Amino acid sequence: MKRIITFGTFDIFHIGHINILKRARKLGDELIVGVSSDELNLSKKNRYPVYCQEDRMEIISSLKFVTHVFLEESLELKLEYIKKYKADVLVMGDDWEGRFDWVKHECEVVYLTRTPSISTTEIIEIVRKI
Ligand code: C2G
Repeated sequence: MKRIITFGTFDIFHIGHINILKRARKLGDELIVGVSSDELNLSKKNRYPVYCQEDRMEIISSLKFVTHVFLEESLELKLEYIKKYKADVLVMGDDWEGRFDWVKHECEVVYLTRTPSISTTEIIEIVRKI
């Protein structure tokens, strides 16, 4: 049994999110997803997500290739979450390349290529202009 763990805000859910979650799941048998809390987002990006954490968790839980969802409350707790969920592989998009190499003594770390030309920030910009 190989367990994969990944993290993200997944605000204004889009195809880039689907692509990374699907590819992550293919690397193992279980996919555990840490959804960043509203407060974590405020501290990281200086704004609250458009969708609240309960809704973002509900969306991710509804995906057939996701096994378990939990709330990620701090970036520094990565190692604790990896241990708690007994993850064998940490998957992140390559916008985080190298940033989580410090957990390599606990599990394998894989950075997957981001889907080009789509992001939550871009969607917000497009909608603003309409
Ligand atoms: N992603 C992607 N392609 C895109 C957009 C996003 O592959 N076009 C990936 C990101 O690389 C990330 C995941 O989708 O792995 C979630 O993206 P975000 O919601 O932007 O996540 P982020 O705010 O970077 O939070 O602990 C880490 C953070 O919680 C990650």
